[in-house]
Amino acid sequence: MSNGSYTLVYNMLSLGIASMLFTSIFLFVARERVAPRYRMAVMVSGTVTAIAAYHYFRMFDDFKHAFGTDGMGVVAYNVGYRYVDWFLTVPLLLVETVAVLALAATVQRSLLNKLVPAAAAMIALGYPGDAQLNLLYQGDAPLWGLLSTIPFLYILYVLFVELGKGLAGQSEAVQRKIKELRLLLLATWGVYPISFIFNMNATGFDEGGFVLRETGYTIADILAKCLFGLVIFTIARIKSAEDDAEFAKTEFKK
Ligand SMILES: *C/C=C(C)/C=C/C=C(C)/C=C/C1=C(C)CCCC1(C)C
Repeated sequence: MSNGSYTLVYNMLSLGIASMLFTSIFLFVARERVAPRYRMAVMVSGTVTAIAAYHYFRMFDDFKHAFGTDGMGVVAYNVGYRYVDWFLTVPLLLVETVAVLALAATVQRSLLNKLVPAAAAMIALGYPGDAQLNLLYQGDAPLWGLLSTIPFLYILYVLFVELGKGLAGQSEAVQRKIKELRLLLLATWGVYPISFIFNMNATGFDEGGFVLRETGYTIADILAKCLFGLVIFTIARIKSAEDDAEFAKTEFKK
C-alpha cells in the first residue's frame, strides 16, 4: 500500500477511536443532565459509541498488522470487525431513537419489532459481499449488496412513514429536532451502501477501493454514532425541560 493511502486510513481509524471514546465519556458523564425517563436513551447512545470505540481499536491494530511495517501482510485486513460492530450498534441506534421519544410502550414495542430484525438482516446480508466470501458464485458481492438494500429500505420506510405517526403528540420544538435526526440518519446511513460499492468489484486487493471504503465507513460512523448521539442528548434535554419546569429553571435558566 502506498504511503499516502496508509497514512490516510491510519489517521481515519485514529480519528474514529478519538471520536467514539470521548463521545462515550461525555454521554456517560452528562446523563444526569436529562430527566430520568430519558436517561436510558442517553445511556444507549453512550453504549453504542463505547462498543464502536472498542472495535476501532481492533481495526486499528488489524490495519497495522495487515499493512504496516511491523506486520507486513502477515494477516489480511478483516472487515468482520466492522460488521460485528454494526450488528450490535445499528439495532441499538434504532433503540435510542425510539426511546428518546418516550412513546407509549405498545407503540415503542411495535416499532422496534420491525426495526431491530430488519437492521440485523441488513448487516448479516451485507457481510458476505463486503468480505468477498463468494458464497454463491465468484464475484457475488453486488447480489449481497442488493439483498441488504431490501431491509435498508424497509427501515427507512418505518422511520419516515410509521414513526411519523408517533410524532403527532410531540411539541413543535421536538418535532423539528426529530426531523433533523431522521435527515441526519438518512444522509449518514446512505454513505454505507455507496462506500460498499467502491470496493464491491475488487478481485484480490484493490487499494483505491479499499481506501475509499474505509474512509467512507469511518466518516459515516462518526456522524451516525457520535453526532447522532449528541442530537439524541439534545432532544432528551428539550423534552426534559418541557416535562418539568424545575428542570427547565435549573438547566436552562429561563
Ligand atoms: C454505526 C453504524 C451504522 C449506522 C451502520 C450502518 C450500515 C448500513 C446502513 C449498511 C448498509 C448496507 C447496504 C444498504 C447495502 C450494502 C451493504 C451494507 C451493509 C453496507
